Amino acid sequence: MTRNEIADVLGEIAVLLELQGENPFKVRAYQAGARVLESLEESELDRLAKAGELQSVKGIGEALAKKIAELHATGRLDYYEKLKASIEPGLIEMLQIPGLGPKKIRALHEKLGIADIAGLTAACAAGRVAELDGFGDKTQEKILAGIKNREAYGRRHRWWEAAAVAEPIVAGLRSLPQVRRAEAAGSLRRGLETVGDLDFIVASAEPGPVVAWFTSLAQVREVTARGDTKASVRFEGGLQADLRIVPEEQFAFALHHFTGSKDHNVQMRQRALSRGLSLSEWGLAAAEGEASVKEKVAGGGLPAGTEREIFALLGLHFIPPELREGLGEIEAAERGELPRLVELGDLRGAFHNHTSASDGHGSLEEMAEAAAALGWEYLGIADHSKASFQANGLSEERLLAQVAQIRSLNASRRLKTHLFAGVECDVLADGRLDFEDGILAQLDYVVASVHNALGQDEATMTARIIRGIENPRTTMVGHLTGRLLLRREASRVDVGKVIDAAIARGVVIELNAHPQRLDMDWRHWRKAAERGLLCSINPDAHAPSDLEYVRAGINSARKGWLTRGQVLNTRPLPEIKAWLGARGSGRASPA
Ligand code: DGT
Ligand code: CA
Ligand code: CA
Ligand code: ZN
Repeated sequence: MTRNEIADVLGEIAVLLELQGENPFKVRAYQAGARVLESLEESELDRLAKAGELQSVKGIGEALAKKIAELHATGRLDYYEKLKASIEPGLIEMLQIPGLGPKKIRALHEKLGIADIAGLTAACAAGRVAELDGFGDKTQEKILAGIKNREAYGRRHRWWEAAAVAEPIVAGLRSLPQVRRAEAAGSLRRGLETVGDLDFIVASAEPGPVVAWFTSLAQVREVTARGDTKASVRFEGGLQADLRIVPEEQFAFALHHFTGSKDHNVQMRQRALSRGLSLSEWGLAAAEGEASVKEKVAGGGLPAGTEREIFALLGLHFIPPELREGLGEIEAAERGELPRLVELGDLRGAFHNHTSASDGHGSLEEMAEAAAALGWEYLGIADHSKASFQANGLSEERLLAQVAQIRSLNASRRLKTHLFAGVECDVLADGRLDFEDGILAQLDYVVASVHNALGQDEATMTARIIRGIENPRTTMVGHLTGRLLLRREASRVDVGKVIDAAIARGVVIELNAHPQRLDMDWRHWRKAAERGLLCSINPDAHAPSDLEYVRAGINSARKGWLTRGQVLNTRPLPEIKAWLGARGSGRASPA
């Protein structure tokens, strides 16, 4: 462990001791120890620890010296772990509330019996906290606000919502006269399904007005840090954002660094080192000598105006941000074997879409028009089946009436988009489909989805979905695990076995592009598609404007290394008709 990490542990020990009501001298000894450590050189700490001479430092007694040595050598401390385990976790959690220190928490615990945040919330609501000595109305209000903020600020945010905040800010930054270039970096640029915070990188020779503009945005609730060339803010709704402003010649390096991921960066830096170079957010320079990278870059590093040039300087093809997860992209870029990733403009339609016949908001015509506006050639309609009564699932009669309507709309040639007649058919708890074969045979395709009994054990759920796949009428599997990002965990299912079954039967697995789903997860796609699994990127639209969700699906598809050829709905209409037709007639022998 480093000096600062050890100091943090000592500081935490002091807090925990205080929470326990330990004697103040002991508490102070740990606080002082932490401060002493912070003023020690890292190399000095190394030397003293190895020589067993920590005690010679003023302010470090025998007991403390032993603990520091243990942390330095092993990264762990038995005493600390036991201390932490001896305290109720609810009390430790209360430390995260701004304005609540160990002394106050101890008072709340002793006088009101409060042992966790839920209890504290209730006591504040009942006005009991305000009545305590040393608290009062103001403190009680502050605590309640702190609890609310902690919930809002502690969590991650779905990509879609984060992008909606970020995009106008990037546009606003670019419109400032002082700004030469501006990009959103971080997990947002990598297209990750959830985003911790936003990271904006700006090239400007005059950072002052840029910082001022950023920190005074209408949606800013709090400016948490402000410097000459950077700022951090917290928006309404809890999303946080970092802004960094660099000279133009550093822009590509900063953009690359703050796009990450951390794993990708570490591997890139290692690659640079192995070529005698050192790569950082400031630039790329010769690695020899003791001077810091920053100084070397200032003294004339290797220039790069774009990320493409940075990669080229390291002997690599350009790596798209979505692939920068440290999962083999650098090796592939070295060999020139990066896939040509599927793009938004490659899509020609989508298959999983609802109308107001079930739980959507939009007629067939409205959905078709929205698809035409995106330049799509076709749109698959897949409303819910009867078992999904909560979603106004269609009975046999209503489904067949919709099929007839679709056929006559297509025949009328009034629409620019061809409509395919499908269904999102429930896979019942035992793996049977919700409609008889005679009904399904009248459709163009079937999306088979699980909507109930989501809590089945893994073996049951896996067998259920595989039985759904083995039904010759099944064209594709909808939202495989049923997860709702930041809301509901994925069902327990053996994804590998389901993929095997789908490949064996020539069944497609959907990449549900709904921003709350993005299911099947991108982490499975690369291997699955290499083995022959076909993907369909479907918006699961419940309104015309929802078709745009495919943007989020494209992010995940690209993170899964998917190419156009591996995505069914990039194929033109005649090919899709032929493909569905062949499946329809050849179902008995899928191989
Ligand atoms: P997030 O915000 O949690 O969704 O994920 P990121 O990837 O946006 O992470 P963030 O905002 O903490 O930092 C942005 C990028 O900056 C990150 O992807 C890589 C780079 N970075 C941040 N901290 C470190 C670090 O300690 N080491 C390295 N190598 N890179 C870092
Ligand atoms: Ca971030
Ligand atoms: Ca950040
Ligand atoms: Zn569904």
